[in-house]
Amino acid sequence: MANWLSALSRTRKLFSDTLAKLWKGGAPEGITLDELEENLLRADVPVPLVGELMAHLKREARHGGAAAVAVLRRQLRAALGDHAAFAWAAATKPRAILIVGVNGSGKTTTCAKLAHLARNNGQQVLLGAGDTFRAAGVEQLKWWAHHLQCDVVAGAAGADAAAVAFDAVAAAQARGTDVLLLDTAGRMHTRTPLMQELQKVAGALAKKMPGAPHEVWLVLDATLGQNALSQARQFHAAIPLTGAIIAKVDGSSKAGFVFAVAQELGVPVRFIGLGEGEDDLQPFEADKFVDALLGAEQASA
Ligand SMILES: Nc1nc2c(ncn2[C@@H]2O[C@H](COP(=O)(O)OP(=O)(O)OP(=O)(O)O)[C@@H](O)[C@H]2O)c(=O)[nH]1
Ligand SMILES: [Mg+2]
Repeated sequence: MANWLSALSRTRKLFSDTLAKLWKGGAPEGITLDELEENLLRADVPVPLVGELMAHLKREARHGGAAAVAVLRRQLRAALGDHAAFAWAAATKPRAILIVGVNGSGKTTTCAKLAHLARNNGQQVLLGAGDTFRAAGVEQLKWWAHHLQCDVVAGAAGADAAAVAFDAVAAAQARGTDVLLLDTAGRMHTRTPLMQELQKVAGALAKKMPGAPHEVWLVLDATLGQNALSQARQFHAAIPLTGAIIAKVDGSSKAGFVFAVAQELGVPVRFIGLGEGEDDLQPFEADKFVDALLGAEQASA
């Protein structure tokens, strides 16, 4: 199982030298703060936030390097806001969760990881193979279902995704399942017909079960950094999102974009993907994220 510290190492590495200097030194010189500013920008922390951080740090610099790092930590934590843990247990049964995103963002793997996590939280889970675009998409989810020993509902490749969604929620109702996780095909946020198809899928769920989908979670690829943000806005406009999931944080040196997601998208960051295995998805925790970004030594300040 991957941990936060190792998963965030690529991003942390960008500014760890500068932080080490701050940590050890007295009042930081302007040049060290300039270096830190550049590092934060390279880590894809959004520009306005970096501006705010630097203004604070310059004011606090006379208190010494360690104090500056403590300020940085506090400010970064505050910038993430509150992300209450998702409560798996709920009165609604089944809860239909729609997983959406662009091609290759990590949706299918995330569905499998979520199934694993939900079951560890005492939920009975059904997977729905709503990616009917490609036979390989269905096969990939079936592979995971077999690996996890989890039930899966799948149509034939090329089937209508909305029909599969309808069947999946019907099966979840009939079986008394707690959670239905519906995978969908990757789609470009700029392609209107594909976004309309997503609305059709959501409509099919609602037709069978009023109120469904109960959650719509967008999977974002952390290696894209802030480039993923325009995708997020367009998905949100086409189908109201209830949360974001940040996948592939372990492969990214741009994890600072999570601050942009938290501040600009207006939906909670629910989970974070720290690796490829089924137990490499964890509920997003702002404290852990900032600690892993700044490193253990700084975290104890
Ligand atoms: N390192 C790492 N790899 C991940 C993570 N999540 C997904 N991946 C990998 O990213 C690749 C794409 O993942 P998929 O789950 O197939 O992505 P998808 O969004 O379903 O792709 P399409 O269905 O083609 O749109 C796979 O090789 C996954 O193993 C993660 O958190 N960390
Ligand atoms: Mg997929």
